[in-house]
Amino acid sequence: MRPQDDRLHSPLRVERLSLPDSLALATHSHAPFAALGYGTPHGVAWMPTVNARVLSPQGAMADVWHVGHAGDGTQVRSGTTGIARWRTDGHWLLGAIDLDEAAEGQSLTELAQRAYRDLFRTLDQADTPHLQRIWNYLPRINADGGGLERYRQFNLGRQEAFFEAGRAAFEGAPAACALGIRQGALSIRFLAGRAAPLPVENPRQVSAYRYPETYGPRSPTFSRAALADIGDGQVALFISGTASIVGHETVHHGDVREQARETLRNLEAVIASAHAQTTARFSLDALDCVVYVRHPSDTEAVREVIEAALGAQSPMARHAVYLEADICRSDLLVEIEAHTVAAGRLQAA
Ligand code: 3EB
Repeated sequence: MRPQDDRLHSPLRVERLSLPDSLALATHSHAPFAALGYGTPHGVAWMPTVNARVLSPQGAMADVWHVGHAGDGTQVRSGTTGIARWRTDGHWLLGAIDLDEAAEGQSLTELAQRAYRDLFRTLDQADTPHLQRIWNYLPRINADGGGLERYRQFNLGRQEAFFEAGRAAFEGAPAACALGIRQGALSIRFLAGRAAPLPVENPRQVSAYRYPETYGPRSPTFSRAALADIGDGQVALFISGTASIVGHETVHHGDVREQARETLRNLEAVIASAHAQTTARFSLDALDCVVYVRHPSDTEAVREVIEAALGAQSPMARHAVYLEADICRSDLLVEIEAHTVAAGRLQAA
């Protein structure tokens, strides 16, 4: 392989660890590339956290991202661009934005647009132009924001920023999730790289960027999943927040067990759809997922559905992180997002 190719394929790896195991990776002179923490302490620079309560008995967990090969001298740079904090090795970038609404005195639409503007500036400056995955956390997502639900306000500002930056807001939009937190900052985390991932849709669902206007004046900007070559012959599948939606409609109102089963069918469909674009083979029972539950009292019911479908000893069941969060439609009780890695290569659709 020519050195040029080698540089393009700086490998990316991810592992899900307990808080103590993830913190043990950092020494006084070295921190891992980056991590996304669930229930982890605030103030760990390389591990931005989410302001949502962990409902699973394992407690705080982290997805730790590694870049480069051990001992290859990979240098991680960190910095800020406007309101975005980031870490990059020149091939991959993990960034975080936390915007305190009260302190800013702007509407959520304006804040979302500003956040995404700085996010895109970050990607351009770091030469990692392609978003692989975005995680959005909005305080009081279902609350009214002066005549428009706050999630819909967010969608307005987000889509506007995509247009402004000349980025794909429909086909080719990044994989994402958008959840509600009770309080705290508007929090956005993002993983970007040098190569564009392949977008994946779910044939059981209308593409979210084509939702009818009944769900808000501007559509949500995300693809159902994305496939990325992460080097060393591995392919990552990033699955966006997935819920009990068929077509564009919420199904199984008020029934969290049926919503969880429908969500698993949608995850299965996304995986099948991804298989048309890669030689890698993924399996529902091997996903590393985050399960967002609106009502903490529903946690056991959702866990039972997952364990009945996939086995209590499946990696999916054993690695699942359960978080208390609001889902972007008030009739949705549960949402699951995930990532998974398998050997293979990408194929054009
Ligand atoms: C849905 O399918 C559920 O606005 O970025 C899932 C994933 C959802 C991402 C987003 C919203 C988003 O429409 C909600």
